[in-house]
Amino acid sequence: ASLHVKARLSEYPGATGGTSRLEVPDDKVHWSVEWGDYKPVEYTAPAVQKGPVWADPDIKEGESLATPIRFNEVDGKTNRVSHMGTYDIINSRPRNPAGRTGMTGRGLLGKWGPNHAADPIVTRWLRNDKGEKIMKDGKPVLLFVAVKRKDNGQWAIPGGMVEAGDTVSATLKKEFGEEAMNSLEASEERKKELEGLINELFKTGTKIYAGYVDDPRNTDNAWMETVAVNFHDDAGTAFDSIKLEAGDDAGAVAWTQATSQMELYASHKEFIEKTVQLRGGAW
Ligand code: RP5
Ligand code: MG
Ligand code: MG
Repeated sequence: ASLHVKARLSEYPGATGGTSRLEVPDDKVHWSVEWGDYKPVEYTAPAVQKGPVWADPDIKEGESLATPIRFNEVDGKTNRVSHMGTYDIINSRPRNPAGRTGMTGRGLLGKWGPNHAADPIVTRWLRNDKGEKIMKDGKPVLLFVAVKRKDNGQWAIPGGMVEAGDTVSATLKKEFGEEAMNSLEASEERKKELEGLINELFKTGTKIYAGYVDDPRNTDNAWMETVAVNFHDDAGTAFDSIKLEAGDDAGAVAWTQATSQMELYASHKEFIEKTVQLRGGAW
C-alpha cells in the first residue's frame, strides 16, 4: 500500500486555535524507522472529550482503565478488530498500522484504534437519450453517486460510521438513504418506501475494498477503516429512476463521472478506480 498522505495534512479538520500536526516526512512514516525525538501533537476534539455515546473513555498515555477496552476483539457491540491485522498497543493506546501522523489522541474520532465505516458505491453507465452507452477511448463511462460533504466541501462516496451493534450491510443502506436520498427528513410513509427501494437496489453488491482509509481525521491512535461495496446497475433500468436528494452531513448529491482527473475525499478515488477496473469502464 502507498503511504498515507491525507492523514499527515498539517491543518487538522475543525481544530480551532491552530492545532496542526507535527510534520512527518515520507521516510519517517513507518514505525520501523527510528525517530528518537518524535514529539507528535496531542489532540482530542472537545466534542469527543465530552464523552458522547459513540465515544470511548479517554486514555492517558500509559494509564490503564478500570474497565479495559478489549482491543483487537469484538468488544460487546463495538468491533475493534482491524482489517489490517493485529495492531500494537503502546503505552495503553493502539498504534496506527499505517504509520505516524504527527498527532496523538483521537482528534475527531470517537474510538481508539479502528473506527469502522461502510461506503456504498452505486454505479450505472453514462448513456445518451436513446439509452446507448457513451464511449470514451473505446470504453463506457461509469457514473457513481457522489455527495458533497458539509464538513469540508469535498466530494465523496456517501459512506458513514458503523454504529454500535450495526452491520456493514445495514450501514451501507442507511448511509445511502440518509446522505443521498434524505431519508431522515422523509415522512414515515416515504421512509418505508425508500427502505424498500434501497433494499431492492442493494440486493447484490461486490466488495471492492476492506481496510485502512487515508482520512484527514486519523491520528497515531485512532483511524478510519472501511468496507466499500459496489452496487451496479448494468442494464440502466433500475438506478436511473431513483430520486437523489442530499441529506444529513451531505450538502449536495450527484451522479458523477468516474475519471482519473477527479479529486475525492480521503482514499475514495482509489475505491472508484478499482470499481471502474472491475466493471471495464474508461478511466
Ligand atoms: C471515510 O469517512 C470513510 O471512507 C467514510 O466514507 C467516511 C465515514 O465518516 P463520516 O462520513 O460519517 O464522517 O473515512
Ligand atoms: Mg452519514
Ligand atoms: Mg458520511
